Amino acid sequence: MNELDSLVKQAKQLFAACSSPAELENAKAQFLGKAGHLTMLMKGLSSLDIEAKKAQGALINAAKQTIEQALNDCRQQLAQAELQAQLKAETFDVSLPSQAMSQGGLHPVSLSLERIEQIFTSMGFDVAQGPEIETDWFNFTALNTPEDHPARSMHDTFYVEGGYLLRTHTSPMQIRHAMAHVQTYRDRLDAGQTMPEIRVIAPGRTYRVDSDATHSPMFHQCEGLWIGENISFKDLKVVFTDFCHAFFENDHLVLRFRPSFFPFTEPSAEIDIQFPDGPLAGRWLEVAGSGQVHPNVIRNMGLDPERFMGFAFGMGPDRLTMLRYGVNDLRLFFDGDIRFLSQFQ
Ligand code: 2NL
Repeated sequence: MNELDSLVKQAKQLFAACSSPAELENAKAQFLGKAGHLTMLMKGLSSLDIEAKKAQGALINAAKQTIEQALNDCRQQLAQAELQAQLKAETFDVSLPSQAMSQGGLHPVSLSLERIEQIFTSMGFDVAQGPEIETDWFNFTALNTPEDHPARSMHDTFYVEGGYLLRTHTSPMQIRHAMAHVQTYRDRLDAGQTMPEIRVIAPGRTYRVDSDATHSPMFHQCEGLWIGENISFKDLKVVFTDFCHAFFENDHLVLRFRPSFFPFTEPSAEIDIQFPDGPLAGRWLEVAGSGQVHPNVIRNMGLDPERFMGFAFGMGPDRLTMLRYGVNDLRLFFDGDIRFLSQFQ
């Protein structure tokens, strides 16, 4: 048996005798390491002539490959043995109680939105939802908002590529809803017949460049719209009063309609509420903006303002949630702190 064959044989025997991965790696060093037998033989080649070098080099390489193969086989065997030993040693107690599953729940603002939708649908309103990325026309122009209005500045609105923007209120969705409604009844309208009234709320996310304890760049809004042939400010007062009584579960709550201005309504009013009792008693709290829909907006919906009229309002579910639960910092709603959120379950 030549020297290489005996080296391979030695290596195989030594590897097979190893009982741990560490021992095996030490054994490997004797053959394949820097000062190992095979490395030494390789170094010895330099004294041979070119032909002998070629022949002997090939033989050494073949031996090296055989030894590496043997090494890998042993490595795998040892790893397997180790795993089996571990599995044998470990016991698994199937009688241990499992980890408690915690129950998730709705966000307080979602709870408010559900309440709002429930109350308005009970009054015959549809719920419309749609794009948060809007065109300038739906968000501003259709709502009679002039080119030089501050809300249209880069400072107040998030503009995105392609001439789009993040809606600053949910009214654009009401315009979309009204236009689709009018489209459905176009033939009847053109023949001078009646059309079912437009009665809709639009809840959802809205965006403005603003951030402090009472303003978040993303906030919620819920707008309402009721258009017919004879829908007046009186109807707004009845609908919104009923809504507030139901939402705050307090029929003694009083409302105040305070004259104001919005480009999309005329006349316009800010709506304040006052609790007769509880921690907020006696203070006037602003909860919504409202008014009779401006004739230009009625026209933009595709309706004749000489024939159709109605009211609209816009409120902030984030603020309504703060009032209902006594939360004093709007940012708590968007921090995602489970210690805060779990209190609403
Ligand atoms: C506010 C002001 C308001 C409206 C929103 C509206 C929608 C259409 C037509 C006309 Cl489609 N008006 N929405 C009207 C008045 C006020 O919101 O301060 N919201 C928190």
